Amino acid sequence: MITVITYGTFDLLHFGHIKLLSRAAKLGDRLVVGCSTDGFNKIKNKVSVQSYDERVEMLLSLRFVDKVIPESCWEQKRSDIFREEASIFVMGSDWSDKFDDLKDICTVIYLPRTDGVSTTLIKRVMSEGS
Ligand code: C2G
Repeated sequence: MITVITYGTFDLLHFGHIKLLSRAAKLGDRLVVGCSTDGFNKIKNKVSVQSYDERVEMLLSLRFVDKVIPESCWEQKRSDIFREEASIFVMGSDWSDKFDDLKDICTVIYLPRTDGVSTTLIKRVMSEGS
């Protein structure tokens, strides 16, 4: 049983997120997603349109997401990886090299980010349309 783990805010779940999550899921048998809590978003200086609960519900609706855990701090990844027995850690390429410190306990893979879509762009289009 190969468990893959990844993390993010996943606000206004979009095609870029889906592409990341589906590619991550294909790398193993089980995908665990760490979803940033509203409190951790503040630490990341990110403001979500959707609440943590809404973002978790969206993630759990995806057939290739097996489990969602709260991400409340930068430092929890190592213990999450041990607890979930994850052997592969995946992030989009905008995070390249940032989590190489985890290479001693799992395979770290950065997947190409999907161009042309972002939560920021969606928010801008929504505000122009409203
Ligand atoms: N992503 C992507 N393509 C996009 C947008 C996002 O591949 N067009 C990927 C990001 O690289 C990331 C994941 O989707 O791997 C989630 O993106 P965000 O919700 O923006 O997450 P972020 O704020 O980068 O939080 O501890 C890690 C952080 O929680 C990551």
